[in-house]
Amino acid sequence: MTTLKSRRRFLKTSAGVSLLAGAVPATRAHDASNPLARSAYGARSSYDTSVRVSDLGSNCSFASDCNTLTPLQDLHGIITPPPLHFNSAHGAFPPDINPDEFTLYIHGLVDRPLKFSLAELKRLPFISRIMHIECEANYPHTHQDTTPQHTHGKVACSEWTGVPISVIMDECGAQPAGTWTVCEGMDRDLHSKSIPMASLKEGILAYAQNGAPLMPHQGYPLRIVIPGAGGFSNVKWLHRIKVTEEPYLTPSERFSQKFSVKSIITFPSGGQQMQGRGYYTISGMAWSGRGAIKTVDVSVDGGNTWLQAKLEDPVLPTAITRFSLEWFWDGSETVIKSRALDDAGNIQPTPEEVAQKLNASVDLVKRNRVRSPDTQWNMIFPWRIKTDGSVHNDLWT
Ligand SMILES: Nc1nc2c(c(=O)[nH]1)N[C@H]1C(S)=C(S)[C@@H](COP(=O)(O)O)O[C@H]1N2
Ligand SMILES: [Mo]
Repeated sequence: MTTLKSRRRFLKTSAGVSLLAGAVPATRAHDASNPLARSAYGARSSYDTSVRVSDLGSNCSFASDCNTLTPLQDLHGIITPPPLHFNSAHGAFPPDINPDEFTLYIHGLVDRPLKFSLAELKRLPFISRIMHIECEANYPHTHQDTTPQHTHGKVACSEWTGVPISVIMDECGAQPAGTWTVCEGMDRDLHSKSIPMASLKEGILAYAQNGAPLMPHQGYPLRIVIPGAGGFSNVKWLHRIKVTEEPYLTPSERFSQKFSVKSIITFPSGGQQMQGRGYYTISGMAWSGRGAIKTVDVSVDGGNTWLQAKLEDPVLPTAITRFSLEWFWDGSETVIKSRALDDAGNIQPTPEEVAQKLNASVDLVKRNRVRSPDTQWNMIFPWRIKTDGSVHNDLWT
């Protein structure tokens, strides 16, 4: 029997009836007070203190478990460690979901409504793909946004592993009239999002992040990840996909399209201190929801001249790309900035270009108070280095 035939038979006979119903969950020997826990799971050096912080713009605190930001200035390479991955949950705590009791339902305009336990999903074909997730609201809000974490920290990049959504849709026989879907999470407000079927089918039903099960804040045990889509579409704690003829206007609904190209210098960056005149390697991150990064230019003289940065491998579509540029800082006050171009031809605009396009004031577009519906905030971002070596957000000076 071909594997495809036997997969079909597995889905016919078992999807809908949890194979593991009644199975005894493995006992967990995790006890944080046990000093051995540190080596059993792994904890970082006590000198490494980088953490997520809460989003000043969203005006909430960890007490309400609000949005948190990735400390971009502390990262290397392209992968975000899961404990530092920003999170957006609209004020709710992550639901505490027992994977043995978890069920995903696919229904609506399908020939065969299916339900899956997590164990059943893990028997299906899987892919692993490195992709970034970026929130629609990833832009500086106030003058207090001094570091890359505050100005650009609603982006992160992981290797996601899970079932291609196209496989699931083939198995349940999604009907041609089903050009839309409604995808719903199990959090407090049942976050749901209408996603066009064509876009959803590019995505993954991810159960793993950087080789391990998803973290609770990232949607444990199951979430959607769609390459390049606005963050909002990547529904976490996913438990239901309904195939529909048209979008539903759910309370948390917004429409968005693939994000354009963006970059940020993370070293040296706001809040850091230069160690005097001399040699430095400038480092930063670039990404695009519409393709792979083609080039990144860096200016060390406020935008008068641009030098081509080195792109570090791997350079992947819809993933963070690391760039660098060797530089001799002569100790004088200057402004550094980066400008990325993707392989679809998109380039980061200056604030002045955005203002001209929208016929609005430069100040308002810098603050994202005026924008066009087809673009997200992705303008070239400047850091000012003063003669005392301090580094500052220069967007509003
Ligand atoms: N169920 C659920 N999924 C959700 C959200 C949510 O509040 N609930 N927030 C969305 C938003 S706005 C973003 S930007 C991404 C962020 O993914 P992360 O929290 O893993 O970084 O999750 C999306 N998925
Ligand atoms: Mo978001």
